Amino acid sequence: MMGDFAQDEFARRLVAVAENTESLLDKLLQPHILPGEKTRPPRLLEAMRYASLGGGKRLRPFLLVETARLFGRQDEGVFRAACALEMIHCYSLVHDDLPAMDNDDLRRGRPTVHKAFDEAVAILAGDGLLAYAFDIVADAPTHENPAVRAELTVMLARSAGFGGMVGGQALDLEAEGRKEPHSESFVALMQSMKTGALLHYAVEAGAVIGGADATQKAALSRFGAALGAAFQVADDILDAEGDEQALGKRAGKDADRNKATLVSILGLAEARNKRDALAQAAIKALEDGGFGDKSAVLAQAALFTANRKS
Ligand code: GRG
Repeated sequence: MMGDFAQDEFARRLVAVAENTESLLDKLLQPHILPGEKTRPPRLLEAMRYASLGGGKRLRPFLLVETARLFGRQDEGVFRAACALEMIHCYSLVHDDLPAMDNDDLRRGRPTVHKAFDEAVAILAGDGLLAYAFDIVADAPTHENPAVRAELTVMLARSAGFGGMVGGQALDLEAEGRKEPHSESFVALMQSMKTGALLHYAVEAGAVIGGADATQKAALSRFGAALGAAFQVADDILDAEGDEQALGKRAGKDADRNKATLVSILGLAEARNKRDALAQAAIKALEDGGFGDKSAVLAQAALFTANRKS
């Protein structure tokens, strides 16, 4: 019974955060300019809106907002930080889909940005979202304390940058060309950067906004790291399972391309065990943080992340 209630509450909160994120993203991505800007070119703005509105699970905003809510913070500033993070995520998807990277035609059920517009506009739309994200997180309405805004900004730069997401993407691309098998520790490191870093940031940013103490921060950091790892193992499993159905064979397209994934190293069954253990480790970290029932929605988020179908 309790489990059902927590699940329903999670589903309700996920929709609510997604709706608020969507409406604030819409408000932020308008033609009117900010002091210091000259004009927002309409086609570029249109591509940035296309890249970020009308799709996605909004899992990163959800984690940020729900972590801040543990500490009673639910103001628009929290959603600004969430939107900034989602903009970075959307930019990474736009650039990842480009012909020079994954060369994908479809994203979130629609043509990718370089297909709907063109490659140059897709590159610039990603760049525009990246820069705007830092504007939003560092600007006054995000938090009343400038030291908190500075901390959020530095953390975001390090999560998104060459020691985080961008670096993880670089390691992943380098690994694709290699013939020798990848080690589990390499894959774990690469994944913790490529996809883990932004999910981890979501939770850590919520803790900073909420004014968590050192024990709470440490527990939430462990929660975010475990959830981020579970997310990527789940992604590898979805790819392999999808391919199994499509190709009728055990290995997925990741394995065929010698992609560095945990499924290729551990096999599907062991990868599933790993994913479930990571979700449980995330839940245990929340328990250690001593948040009680207040963290039930975040615990559900860990289960959702591990068991998601898309
Ligand atoms: C190109 C700078 C640069 C970075 C790319 C995150 C990333 C690094 C690439 C995305 C490619 C990809 C599909 C990775 C697998 C994990 C992932 C980030 C999936 C998409 O995230 P979801 O499931 O997507 O949260 P939605 O659409 O729900 O937001």
